[in-house]
Amino acid sequence: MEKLHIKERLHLKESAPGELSIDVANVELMEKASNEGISTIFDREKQQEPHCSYCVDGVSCRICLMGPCRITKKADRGVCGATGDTMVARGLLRNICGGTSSHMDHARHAALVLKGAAEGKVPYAIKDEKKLRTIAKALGIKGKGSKDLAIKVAKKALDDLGRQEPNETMEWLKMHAPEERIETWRKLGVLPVGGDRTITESMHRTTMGSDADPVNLALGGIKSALVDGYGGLHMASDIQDILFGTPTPKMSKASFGVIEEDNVNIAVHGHVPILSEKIVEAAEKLQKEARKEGAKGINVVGICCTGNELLMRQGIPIAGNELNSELAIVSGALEAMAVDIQCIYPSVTKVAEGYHTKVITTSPIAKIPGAEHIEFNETRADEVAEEIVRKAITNFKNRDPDKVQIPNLTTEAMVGFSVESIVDVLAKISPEDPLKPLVDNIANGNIKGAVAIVGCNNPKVKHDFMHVKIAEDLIEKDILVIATGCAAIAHAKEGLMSPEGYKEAGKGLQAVLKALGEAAGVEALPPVLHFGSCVDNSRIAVLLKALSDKLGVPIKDLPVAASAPEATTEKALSIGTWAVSLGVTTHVNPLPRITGSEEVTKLLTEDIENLLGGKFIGGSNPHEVAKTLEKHIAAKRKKLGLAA
Ligand code: BF8
Repeated sequence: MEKLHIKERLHLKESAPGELSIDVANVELMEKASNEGISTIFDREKQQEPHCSYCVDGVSCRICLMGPCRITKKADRGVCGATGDTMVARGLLRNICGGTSSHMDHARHAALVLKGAAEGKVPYAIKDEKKLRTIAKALGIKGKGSKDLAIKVAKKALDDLGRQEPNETMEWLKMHAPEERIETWRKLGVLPVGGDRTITESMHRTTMGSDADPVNLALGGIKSALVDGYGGLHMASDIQDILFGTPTPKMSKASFGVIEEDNVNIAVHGHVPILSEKIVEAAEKLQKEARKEGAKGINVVGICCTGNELLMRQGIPIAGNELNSELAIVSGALEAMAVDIQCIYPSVTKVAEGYHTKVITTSPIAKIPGAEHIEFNETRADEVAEEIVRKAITNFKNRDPDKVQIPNLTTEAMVGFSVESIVDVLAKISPEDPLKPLVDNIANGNIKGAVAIVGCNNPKVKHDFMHVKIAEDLIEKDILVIATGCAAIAHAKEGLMSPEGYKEAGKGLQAVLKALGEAAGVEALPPVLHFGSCVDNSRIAVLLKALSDKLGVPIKDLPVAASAPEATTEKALSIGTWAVSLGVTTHVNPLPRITGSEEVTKLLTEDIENLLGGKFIGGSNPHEVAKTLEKHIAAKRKKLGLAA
């Protein structure tokens, strides 16, 4: 397969015909879809325009049956008497609950599998004993041997999610949050006792005739977002590392070119590696069966966050992010798309009607009309995975060669940057004090600061454009970029995660990436570090806490920021609120549905900074957003007495 140098990709990108995507492979398949009469998300978004302005501004309400209501010139309150401010705050809190419940359910699944594995009831192993011991110790758990420890860690996690009383707050929060933050949240009265209780309470308070105070509702949003951060993101990452291993740096590939014409191709899409890890194992085991069907073998490729999980731990190549997902089917070369939960457009089965691809759903809470459903049950994990892989193998003969068009593009990406693996690299430079080289380079200005670019694709925004342009501008200014989720996949596709990508950085950052690369045995580290899936935003918080502890400076004063520049899901809002709660100023585009309330908009974009040290910012021009983030970092540096 032809490999294109990053500069050629950038050149192609500038001259790409696509108005809707900067990903040239995506544009190629959009054109194919259009020629073959296949409608995709890019078409459907246009069909929905113009969007209802009341809904966009958040001043509409469909919670009770007296409505739906909206705030207009002639009606400044809904039928129940709710103001626009109440509607906006209530709607946002419900969004945060939606996002938090997704991550919490994900973490619960992982905890149950860990418990089952340790009890010998499910076919999973504890791959990372060191991580198990680290987490057990941090939770104050003692035990006899790894199985006993694992059961106790899993039970502690499940207790955190289900607790009603009497703890002041969640054990996972106490394990990972800085003391300074816990004190701040305690004063605000937002420490969550338990996960399920908090989300039930939040849904309750947003029902008709309950909480009508916008500020109180916003505090409910912070409390729920803390559950997301600790009972969702951290818990899921910790337990998945124990089960599947903590990621280490490795080379892999990104973009549609990872789909291989000679092979049975299986795309795994969704979020939880509990199924997709087993599909990788089953594919390895059943290679021979694929050869009997005339294929060269079996090729598993990832999409979205379960793809990120496999990429980080196994180096399984990634075909694309959210806005690539339907078009992977349009390549005509996918025998199966196996999905679990979250971010799977229900239209994938409609798109698959035009091709031979089998869409296979596996979760009892995420079925899609038109899909084949093979229910995943961890006690039968190996059988289910093998059944899915065999379905793909037998479907190979149904592929129509005339419909196959795989864009001839792949990009090299260095992935797998857990905090543990970064510390290992740093320890090669400074064994006694691994964080010292990082801190020294921040202090001397080689690294001005760091920005986490995270989150989704949204068809309201040119696909990958904001992710890539903001990152390019920041690295040029010596600001390190860390990425997760669909943002990370965008950066991987565009070459910003290739070791040679360091040449796009400013001189100071280049020098650091080269020094670290040499320590890691490569030319340089990439200027955008792949930190994993969306639950792996927890890894960013681990790094921030480590830096904060090392410098003796609260997170809110560090020269850092975050951006979700193509945000889509409720999860993006719960994660963003958690980031702001940590004191990290966070850019979000498009803005959540708050603009109909001056009070809530002012609270979230200005006043909240006095309470938490971070706030939300908007902006849809990537260069302006990058400048704003750069200024923010310069101001933080100045406050710390560091040169701008
Ligand atoms: O959890 S970045 S579109 S795939 S929500 Fe979904 Fe957004 Fe992608 Fe992953 Ni995250």
